[in-house]
Amino acid sequence: MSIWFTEELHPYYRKGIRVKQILADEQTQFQHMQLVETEFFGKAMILDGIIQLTERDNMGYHEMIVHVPMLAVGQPQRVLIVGGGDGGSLQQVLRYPSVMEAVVCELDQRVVELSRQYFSASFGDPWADSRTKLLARDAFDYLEANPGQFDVIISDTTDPIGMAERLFSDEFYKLMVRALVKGGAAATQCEQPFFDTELIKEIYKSAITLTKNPAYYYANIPTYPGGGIGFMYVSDTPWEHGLKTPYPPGMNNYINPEIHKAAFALPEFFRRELYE
Ligand code: SPD
Repeated sequence: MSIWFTEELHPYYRKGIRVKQILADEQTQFQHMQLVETEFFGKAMILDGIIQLTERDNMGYHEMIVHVPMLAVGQPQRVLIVGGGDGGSLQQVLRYPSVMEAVVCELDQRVVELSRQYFSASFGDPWADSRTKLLARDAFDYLEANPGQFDVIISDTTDPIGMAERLFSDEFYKLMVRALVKGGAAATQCEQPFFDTELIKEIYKSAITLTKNPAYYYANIPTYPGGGIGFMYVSDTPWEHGLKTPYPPGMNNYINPEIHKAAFALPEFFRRELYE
């Protein structure tokens, strides 16, 4: 017997995936967490009713949110991941031999524990790497206390609802840019051009006030609303610098030089909204 899981992030749009088995279903201190075995996408993590990742299509998200800023910087040594308790971004960050420390600020430790249990086939165990420093701490406080510390910051968050809403604010972007070293780069989960145009415009306004070369880019992830999600690249260093940097050891499953470049090409209605 199978059941349909239906997600309704937006009141005017629904999508569904067929679920074979519920692996875990619990209310953590912060959110409702479900892990399910799906018919096509492998295991999936659902937080507060919203799909966060599946084994089959998470690579577009994690490789793009991580490698675009990492490659632009060149030899990143200190990296901060805001959120990211599933370990997918951390796994990609640790591919870089130049990385000496990867700090993960994840408030909900159950996300880390259950991901370790259920996603080791996809992500290995990046938490066991001696360069990883896991903090169960509010990212705002941490950023405030650590100016000028990080070569790269990845904001790998849920959608701007409830406790994550602040992570899409001008105040957060100010603290994030302040926590970067000179020439450092950040990439943030930055939603969907069709559904979130106004939010993305607000975020771009913050980013262009704070840095010289921000840009929006996009990746295909079939289990997200609209079939994909975008990211805000935030830096004085142009993202194009990354096109000349060799990839770190290990296999890419989504990014390649053509995808890297093409991800910054935007549909005309959205390019006009954002950049004119
Ligand atoms: N609408 C879904 C957005 C999910 C973004 N978070 C993904 C976390 C993966 N590490």
